[in-house]
Amino acid sequence: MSEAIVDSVSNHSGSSILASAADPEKRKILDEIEALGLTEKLLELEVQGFAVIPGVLSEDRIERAKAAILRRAEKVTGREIDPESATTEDFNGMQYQHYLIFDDPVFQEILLEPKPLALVQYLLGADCVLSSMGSHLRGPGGLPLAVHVDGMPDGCLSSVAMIANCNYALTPYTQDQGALMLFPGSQHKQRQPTPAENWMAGSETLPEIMAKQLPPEELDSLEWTAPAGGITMELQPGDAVVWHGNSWHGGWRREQAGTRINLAAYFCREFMTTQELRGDTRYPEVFERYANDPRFAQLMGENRFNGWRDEGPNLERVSLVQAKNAEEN
Ligand SMILES: O=C(O)CCC(=O)C(=O)O
Repeated sequence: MSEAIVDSVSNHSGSSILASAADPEKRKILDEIEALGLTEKLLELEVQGFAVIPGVLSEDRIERAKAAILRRAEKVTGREIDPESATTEDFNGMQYQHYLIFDDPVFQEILLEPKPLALVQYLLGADCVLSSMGSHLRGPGGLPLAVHVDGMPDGCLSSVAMIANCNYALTPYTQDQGALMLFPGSQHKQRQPTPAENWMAGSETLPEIMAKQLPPEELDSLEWTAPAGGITMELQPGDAVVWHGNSWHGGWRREQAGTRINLAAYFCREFMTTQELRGDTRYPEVFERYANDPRFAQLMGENRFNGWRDEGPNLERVSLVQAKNAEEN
């Protein structure tokens, strides 16, 4: 190691991960990653475009999150859903359960899980915000989930992440149980997969099958071939996968009775429009609960600069940020 490099490390922290001395925000995030024992995970994220962090959630959080998601789904469908034995009649295919953050305190707790958050902040900066939190709840049958890139049109993708996703397994993930699939290295492609690179039923593409509007029994009996290069995420409840927003991902159709339950926390850079409309004033008690943890208000978009009306831009906030940067430099 050259002297210049040793100096830049020893001047800024005890961390062995390098960062430009001119970027104190990144330095702080890298120190946090090292302190949390995630240096190898950072390497996985950089090389593969995703990283699996085992055992993030406690048993208690897994059970509370699962119960809250099932409560929501039962309210929507009007049917009881047994996650061990639900049939296609009870819950067929994948149905997204949206805007969970205020449904139960457990979702706010999970938002602040330090390990996934450290990798998300590495990708998007410490000022990133929660774009949405929902569950891709998957019963038996239906379609596999098309392989896709999250939320950005092809022309806008670059090596710099604009989006990062954290997917928590709340039930076991295997191929037959409807696991998530990720494509190592796909973050470099900077485009969506074509239909021919996606799931195929014989010689037919996913859009061709969808256009046929087959009755459920016929759809459920189709044989699907997974896209080349995908890795099935074999996960245990409580494990989390964090990925760069460019990374291709999709999901297997569930072949077994019961439901595959995830929690998807989806983040974006602060200047972007979030999927869920932030600034919800109906839950002051939630913001009060986290008054002493500035990460919560930040993630919930309370500090965003854009979005003014008659009151105009908050220049005080700009000065605060500039003062903070000057202090750190
Ligand atoms: O977990 C899954 O099945 C897929 C999740 C997904 O596609 C997403 O979060 O964008």
